[in-house]
Amino acid sequence: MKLLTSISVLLLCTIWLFADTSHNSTIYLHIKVFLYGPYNTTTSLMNDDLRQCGIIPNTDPYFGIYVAGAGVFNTTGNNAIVDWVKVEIRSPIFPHMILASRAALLQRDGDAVDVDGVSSLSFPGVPSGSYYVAVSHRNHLGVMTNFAVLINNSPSATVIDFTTMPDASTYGTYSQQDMGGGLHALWAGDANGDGCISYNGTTCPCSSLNTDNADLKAEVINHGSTAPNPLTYVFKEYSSFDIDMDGCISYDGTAYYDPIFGIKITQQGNAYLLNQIMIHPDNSSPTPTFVFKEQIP
Ligand SMILES: [Ca+2]
Ligand SMILES: [Ca+2]
Ligand SMILES: [Ca+2]
Repeated sequence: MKLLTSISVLLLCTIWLFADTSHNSTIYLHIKVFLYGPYNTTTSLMNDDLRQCGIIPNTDPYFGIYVAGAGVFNTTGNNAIVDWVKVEIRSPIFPHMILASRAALLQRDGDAVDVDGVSSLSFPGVPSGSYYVAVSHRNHLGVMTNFAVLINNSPSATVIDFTTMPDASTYGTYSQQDMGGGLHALWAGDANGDGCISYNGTTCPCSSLNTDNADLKAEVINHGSTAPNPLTYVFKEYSSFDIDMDGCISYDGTAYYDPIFGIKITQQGNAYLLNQIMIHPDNSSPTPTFVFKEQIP
């Protein structure tokens, strides 16, 4: 064990040594990524229903340490905040090895920005060099570059645009949902956050959790003081079970009454999940037992 730890430290030092050409140890990234759940094909932007409902948490849901700046959630338009995402800088030699990670805010037009809602992402302590870069989200499957990308330490920031990145440029196969017109988005539907999207299929190979469908159904039945609820029950919450991120959690229900926004018509999570399974390119003779996994090592 001690030997293994020593080897790991040695490898890590070697990576830094090869990467550090400038001794100015902060890299800057301008990442663009779409989430399929809230993506709106009419506006070509993501919907910001969670922000409009006032339910995006001020503190990030991944690390619990990044805090959104004052007034950040008041911005409207293309740069309004959709949700939090997670960004990882990974070793150019061992892409499963995370060297640095942080939370970021995601704007409607796909820009992943710092907690002030506008600035590019900085990674203090990471020297200029080539790295794999991965982005993930609470209930979408994450994506990673297929190559180590040269990232400089200029505050003008290196651009990595996953929205226009062809499948061959991302790690694995069908790592993102193809929206047509050369645009891609993270696959929506990992409601239980186990790294797979499943409906009736056996659970994720690396997970002991139920299918996303079974967990969503249980969440709706067991939610709140009115439990057990009918499958048509709909409630509002910041939750990974809100697959399309409109603020409403539904299994078979369609309408939710909000005292502020009135009646909201929402998509049925059950049908939405099934559709995600049936349209996956690897599910060629579509069956609801198909399961697909996040393409990040
Ligand atoms: Ca923007
Ligand atoms: Ca899952
Ligand atoms: Ca929803």
